[in-house]
Amino acid sequence: MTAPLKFSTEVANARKAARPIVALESTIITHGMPYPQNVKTAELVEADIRKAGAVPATIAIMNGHIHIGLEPDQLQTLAQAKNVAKLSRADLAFALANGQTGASTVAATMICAHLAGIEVFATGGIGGVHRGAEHSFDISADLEELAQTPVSVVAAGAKAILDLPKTLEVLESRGVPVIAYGQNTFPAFWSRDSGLPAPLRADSAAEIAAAHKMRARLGLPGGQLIANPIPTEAEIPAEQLAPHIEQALKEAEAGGIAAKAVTPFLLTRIFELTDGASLRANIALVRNNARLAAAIAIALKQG
Ligand code: PSU
Ligand code: MN
Repeated sequence: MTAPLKFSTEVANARKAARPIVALESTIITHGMPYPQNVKTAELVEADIRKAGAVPATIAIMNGHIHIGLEPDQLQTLAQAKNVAKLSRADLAFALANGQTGASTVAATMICAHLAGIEVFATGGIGGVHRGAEHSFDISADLEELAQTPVSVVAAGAKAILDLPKTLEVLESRGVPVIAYGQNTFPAFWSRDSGLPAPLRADSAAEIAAAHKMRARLGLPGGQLIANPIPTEAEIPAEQLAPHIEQALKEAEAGGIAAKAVTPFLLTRIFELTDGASLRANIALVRNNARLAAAIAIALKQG
């Protein structure tokens, strides 16, 4: 019995030709951005990866199968679907066993990518330790997944809706390398600099690929978090966002938003409160991450 994987035509061909492949998640499409910007962004990100010389594999769960790469019509359907399940490690097997459809979070996408032999994955931001986690215990399963599953994940750091110092502490405790790309500090999603020192720094895709391979040689489980700062021209100053983040957090608390609903609620409210400025930045940083992930996937094939 093997995992119920289905490959798109493009990804099946890439596998046959041993070409570099970059995984992409689908929760960012269904829960991270509104329609139609979500599908436009997904298409742009896929095109960026192709242009950089690699093959994109957007991952989603549909009718009880793990789809590795979506055909254009499947991507359209998913992007327009309402009330799509958000699937993480805890619900992936249940959903598959019962023929369900859902979007994969960073954690679930890492599991599926690894099953498909894909070592590099690009996204926007990872889940992390929520503010007030000392009371709520709300810590994203993404962090534990990075500790367990050998996929290098390129993200623009984590959002300021989270507690970034605690997020970095958990990553360190769980043995996850956090590698800032081209700078010494950990990026904060919409802003290039969180003010927190990054544990590690790389200035080339080759260094990141070499570290990924060395972890395998050492028999270390788990992946790497590559923290790639948003391009300067797309950055939103942290001071400009802070009041909107505070308001969204207050509303979440007042509304009793909990568990899986927290992150999508905050993302949607910040999009609304910034009149879409947060979305423009989000699109720029995901595309930037896709290009770096493609370079890492190519470097992994070369080394
Ligand atoms: N952070 C973002 N954008 C996102 C997400 C997080 O900036 O789209 C999504 C990702 O799919 C991530 C998930 O894996 O939310 C984390 O959810 P939770 O905090 O419930 O673990
Ligand atoms: Mn959570």
